[in-house]
This record gives sequence, C-alpha cells and structure tokens, in this order.
Amino acid sequence: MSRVSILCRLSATALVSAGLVATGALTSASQAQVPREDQQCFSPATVVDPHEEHGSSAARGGFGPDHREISAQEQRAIEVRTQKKLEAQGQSPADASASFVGADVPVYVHVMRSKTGAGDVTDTQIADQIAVLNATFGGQESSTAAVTGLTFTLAGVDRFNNDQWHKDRQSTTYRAATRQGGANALNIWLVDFSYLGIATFPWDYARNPSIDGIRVNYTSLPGGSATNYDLGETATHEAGHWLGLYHTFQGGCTSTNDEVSDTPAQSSASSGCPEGRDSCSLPGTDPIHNYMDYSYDSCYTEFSLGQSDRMAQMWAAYRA
Ligand SMILES: [Ca+2]
Ligand SMILES: [Ca+2]
Ligand SMILES: [Zn+2]
Repeated sequence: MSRVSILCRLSATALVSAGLVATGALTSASQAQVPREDQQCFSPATVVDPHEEHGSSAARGGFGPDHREISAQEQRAIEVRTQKKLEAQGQSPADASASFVGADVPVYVHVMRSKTGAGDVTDTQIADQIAVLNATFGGQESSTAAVTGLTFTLAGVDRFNNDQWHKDRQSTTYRAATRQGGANALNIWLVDFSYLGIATFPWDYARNPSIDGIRVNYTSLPGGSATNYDLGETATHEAGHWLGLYHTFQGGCTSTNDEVSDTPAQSSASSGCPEGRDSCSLPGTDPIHNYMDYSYDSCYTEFSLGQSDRMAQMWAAYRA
C-alpha cells in the first residue's frame, strides 16, 4: 500500500463489523493505484486483504499489518532530513533530546458520529483517553518505561453527524475542515473504520498541515467495545507515530530497524502478549510490551528511553 506518511492499525473486529471489505476481495493492484503523495491511508475501495499485503507481519487482532513498509532508502532520507532540520537549529539529535524540557500537547477530539448518532463517545471516555495518554507517555505503566516529558491537555471537543465522515470517507476533506491548532496540536478524529488507528508523521506536517493528526476507532477508547483494544492505548500507539516513532518491527531483523537502539529488533509484529518471543537472532527478546508493537492493550506498558529521545528530537525538528 502506498502510504508515505500514514500508518494504520487494523482492527479485526471493525473490519468484520463494518462490512466494508471481504477478506481477499480486493487486490494489491487496487492498492498500488493509490498515489504516493496521497495522504489518504485508505478508502474502502483501496483496502486490501491485509494477510496478503506482506506476509511477515500479523497486526493487532490477528489481521495483517497496518501500514505500507517504508523502504530502507526512504527511512534513511527521513533520518537525514531530520538531522538537517536540527542542524539548522544549531543542534545535533543528541543535543535535541538532551535539551528537551518537555511539552504540553493540546488535544482536539473530533467525534465523527453518524447521522443518527452512532459512534458517539462520552465526555468521560474522552477524559479517560486523555488520562491514558498522560499515563503512557508519563511512564506510569512500568518501572522501565520512559517518562517522555510529553503531557496532553484536552483543548476542545466537537461532534459531527455525517455518515461519510463517521465511516472515514472524505477524510482529507473532513480533516481539513475540522483540524485545529498548529504543528504542536494533536487532533484525534474518532471514526468507525476497518482499522484501530491511522497516523500522520511529523516530517509530513509542513507539506500537509491540514490533515495532520490521528484517526482512531471510537471503539478503542477506554470503555469501548474493541475487545483487547479497549484501554485507550491505540491512541497512545498512533500518537507515537505522530511523534515520529516507527513500529518496533520496522525494518525487521536489521540493526537499524526502527532507528531506536534500545528496542530489540523484531522480525514482525506481535499479537496478543507472547512473553519471551524472540523473532530475531540479534540481541534481546522482542519488545512485546512496547506501545509501538501490535500487542494487546493489556500487554502494552512502555515507550523505551530511546524512543523518548527520538520523540524529543522529532518535537524539536517538526512540532515545537
Ligand atoms: Ca531498535
Ligand atoms: Ca532477539
Ligand atoms: Zn502503527
């Protein structure tokens, strides 16, 4: 799938319940037609059987991977670009992470309800979601978790009744029409689609500011109906992408993998909570408890220190 800047987290239950796609019904050829510059992660017409997208990964819920592989070449270019951005500010990546004093991220939540009100969430769920973002980015779920210095404050909630938007159709249009704040503002659109979530990357903000943010399945909020994914940590995972993190299985069993040195290389996504999984001969067991793997919400407990440093660098380069 041709996604330069978008990552998607597939929801098996949503895929089935949405009735939008039948497994195997769509071909990778249709997906290949998505223009490279098209920031649309997918539309129902371009969703491909995730099992066939690439065989090495299993997404959350046992379905396929939630994103197009970013090539090693593209990944290198992004690293160079980020380093140049920081150098233009007179700092190295190491300087940027060392000097990061934290940031409070304003969060705008857009509840995209159907015409008849389906897909609504309560104000309590939204407050709980913000609390989960603060707990997870605050390192509160594990003694080894990084305290990132990033905090989240609810800045606004709006609700719409639009069947197209509710199903994440016209997503470029609805994001441009409803997005609020600058590069530092996290916009969360709650929709009912075949994925748990989709994110834009920080290095694409300048080119496409109007659609920057994360789309999250409304069933994944705390108290939602997405079994095993109902603790609000889909938003944590997508916010990780929004802050420049790759999946921990990015790049597979390579020393570069996700550009983070303290997340052991992983050949493919984990599903469930496979304690002791060790899918690469490179040092370390798979980081199954990392928010950037595909494990269950209940299995997620941490960002690593290296990921925290990377987010600080990305913040300085693209979102400060
Ligand atoms: Ca790594
Ligand atoms: Ca290993
Ligand atoms: Zn992801």
